[in-house]
Amino acid sequence: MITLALSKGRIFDETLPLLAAAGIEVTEDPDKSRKLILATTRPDVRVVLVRASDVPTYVQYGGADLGVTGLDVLLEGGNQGLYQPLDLRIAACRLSVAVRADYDYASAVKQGSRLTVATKYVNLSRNFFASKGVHVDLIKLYGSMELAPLTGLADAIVDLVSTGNTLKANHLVEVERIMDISARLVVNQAALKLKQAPIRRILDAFASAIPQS
Ligand code: PRT
Ligand code: MG
Repeated sequence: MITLALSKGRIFDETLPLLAAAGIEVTEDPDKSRKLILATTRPDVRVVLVRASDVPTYVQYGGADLGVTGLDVLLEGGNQGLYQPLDLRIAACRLSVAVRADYDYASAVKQGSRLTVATKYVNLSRNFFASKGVHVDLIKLYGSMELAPLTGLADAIVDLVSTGNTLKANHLVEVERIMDISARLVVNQAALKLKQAPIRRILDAFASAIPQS
């Protein structure tokens, strides 16, 4: 049995075409059932649904053989020991700094002010601002980062941006792009050895179906 860990939402949705290329179809709709283990048209392949931030943990400890997870999750969580054979180029976005439209970020940075930054990505933010020599106080949030500059909780946020619509709707502007993000395939090292042939077949099919841009 091959177990693939996915999170509901964009990772699940955007992995489906890659699975199709491998001849694998998920036979249950995660939005219509409460099941956490989904069967596929291949009797030897199943999908488990976990929180996005738990995908690397499942794969690292063998709860799943393979997983699809954002580079943001991998870098923030320090799971770089995992075998990451493929950039799937799905769920693409960028990690950026954003502020209120009326906040002069450039001057604050130039004057060496101490910025308060709210984010879910405290490790990535700490490294980024340290590399720029900008002093920051970091506030860890678990969601709705956009609210922080609007309520006076923080001067800036570090968050993922794709269309930019969420920032725009909250009168925030992107002032710095930290890095490009996309989803990666991660593989359990032991599974790669023990189930080499079936895992290789999936890797090759995924590789041939990665969207080009
Ligand atoms: O939502 P939940 O708390 O359950 O978990 P999660 O946020 O970890 O999962 P999910 O499914 O939202 O995101 C999974 C992965 O998708 C992330 O780890 C990223 O690698 C990737 N991804 C790609 C994104 C986005 N694009 C994205 N736009 N993840 C989140 N967003 C959010 C962003 O945080 C912001 O709130 O969408 C909003 C901005 O979108 P735009 O289009 O308005 O710019
Ligand atoms: Mg989300």
